[in-house]
Amino acid sequence: MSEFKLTPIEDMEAATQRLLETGAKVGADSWQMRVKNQTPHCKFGEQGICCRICAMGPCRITPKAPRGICGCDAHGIVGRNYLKFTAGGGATHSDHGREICNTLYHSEPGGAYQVKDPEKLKKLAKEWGVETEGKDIYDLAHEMALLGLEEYGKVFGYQRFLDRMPEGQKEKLIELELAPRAIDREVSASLHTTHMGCSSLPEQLVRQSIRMGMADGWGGSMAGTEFSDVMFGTPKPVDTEANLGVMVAENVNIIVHGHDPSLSEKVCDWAEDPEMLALAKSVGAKGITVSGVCCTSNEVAMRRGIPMAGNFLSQENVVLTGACEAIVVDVQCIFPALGPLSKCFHTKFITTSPIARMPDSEFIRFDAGTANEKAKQIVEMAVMNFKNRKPELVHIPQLKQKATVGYSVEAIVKTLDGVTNSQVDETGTTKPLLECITSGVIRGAVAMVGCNNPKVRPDYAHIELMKKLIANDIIVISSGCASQAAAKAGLMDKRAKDLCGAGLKRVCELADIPPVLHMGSCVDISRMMVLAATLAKDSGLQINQLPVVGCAPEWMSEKAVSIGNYVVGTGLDTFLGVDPYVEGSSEMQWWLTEGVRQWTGSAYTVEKDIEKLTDLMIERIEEKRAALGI
Ligand code: MSK
Repeated sequence: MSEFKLTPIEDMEAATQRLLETGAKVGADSWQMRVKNQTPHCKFGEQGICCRICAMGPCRITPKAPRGICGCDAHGIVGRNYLKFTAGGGATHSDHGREICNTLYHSEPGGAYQVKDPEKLKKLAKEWGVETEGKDIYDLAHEMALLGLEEYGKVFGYQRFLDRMPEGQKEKLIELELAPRAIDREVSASLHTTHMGCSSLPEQLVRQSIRMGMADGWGGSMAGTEFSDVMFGTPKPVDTEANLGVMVAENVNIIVHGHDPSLSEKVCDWAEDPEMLALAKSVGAKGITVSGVCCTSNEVAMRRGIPMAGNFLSQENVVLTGACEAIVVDVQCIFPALGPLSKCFHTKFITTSPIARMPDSEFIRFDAGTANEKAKQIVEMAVMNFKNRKPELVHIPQLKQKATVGYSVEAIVKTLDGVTNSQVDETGTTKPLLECITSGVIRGAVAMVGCNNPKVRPDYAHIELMKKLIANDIIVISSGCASQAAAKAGLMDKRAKDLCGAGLKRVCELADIPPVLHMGSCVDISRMMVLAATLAKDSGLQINQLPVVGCAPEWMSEKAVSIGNYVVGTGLDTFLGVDPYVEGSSEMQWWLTEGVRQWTGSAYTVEKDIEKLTDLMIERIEEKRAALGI
């Protein structure tokens, strides 16, 4: 086996620099240039104290003008902005989940979408009290899809998945008015709460923010994850590669970007089709390489081993290689900049969803009914574009690392079963993992999630935090763009075990796992909630007693705030490296970092110094251990 070495962040930055030189030659804009143009940022916006929710303003809070025209103070304004931000994120994730339910509803034998994991479907049906005996699997799929869709507008009651929580937690959440009702209701209630003349009390704005987040994490996102597994398969460990070096100069390169696996799965299917491969050869290419960016990358990597070209702030880099025939996107986290950028090269920028339409793109509307023909059209278009490549602009940085990805809860339970001699019942338990934690072999776990943000040196925080955590025997589970950061650096290579403390290294060796476990995309943070709930149930503890915390050091999107709220709402302390625009209100800061703890036993910590952030997480994990006497 070749010698293992992490890819230093400096090498990644040098590669980006080289790509930007190509960009400069063709007059391309870049996010690095736009950051300069936008700096310094508006202080009112940064602190969350600008209000434009009615037409009397906009109002800005200053020492001279401590209240808006309606009389709302900084705390109310910051709180309303925070809740609106959360509602944007919760709505987005949940709409993704709704689309997945809708696609499942249209699944059929031999059709574009099929049930690939019938066992998971039956397990979910059992969980929701749906009869499975003697039922055709597609009838069951449609029935479950419909029930999933009904969670969005249910008239009474709470999200079904809350029943996965340890005993008593759902009831406590109901009592505290933190339990999510219908998903759409929580979005509406949030926007109602923030309307002019409604809530301006930080306590209530934080309460509804948590409830909104919970509707995402234990509602829309969880449905998105579970029903994606039913249709596309529950992830299990699979080998892949990461970083721009996965693109192949001799091949047609198609980049899939966005979130919904319904599009990327079909593009991958067609890229493997003999007819398309023959077409690629006929235009002078050796083959077709599909690689991913952002969460779509996670989706297809964990189910099919499709390589990961990069994460959020790498999306322009894939075009700057000059070797990208098409960047195909669906929804969320797509830079509108890709339109003008692709015009500087031969790249086709293909948008596919009415939710995310952008200038300078070619729109090919994609839906369940026409998925196969549209995916074929997209792949064909990319292949035919190969001959338009400008060879003098082609430069693919030769950086890549091996990674093993696809650690769903089911895969973790199965894999870690080999670590100890515990007896595992037929449905599987997390007892082996718990034994590693209680014995101190592993000190705890950090769920590392989230995006890149130019406010933080891209990928640096993710990578440095992960390195320090694993060296301290803390296992990292990761999803979203944090995952590609880890994979690009090499932290998802099993050989990264040598960077761990003695305890975690032994677990990695025995279970044959990398120290950073890839759990999927941003909707898959719901998997982490299920894992935490299962750990709590298997140990007889509450979730907030576990030595487990969440962390998003480089987050940027509304979805990330919604996620943070459901991670805290679930009972896990959450550590952020970027402030969620609440610096302008001491009361909002208090509610988020302390007040909420009285409800859920967990709270936020915001710390921009990455070294300190790691130390605070380790400290919190050790505090939890001490409280348990382990
Ligand atoms: S894609 S939300 S940049 S993780 Fe899910 Fe990445 Fe953050 Fe988008």
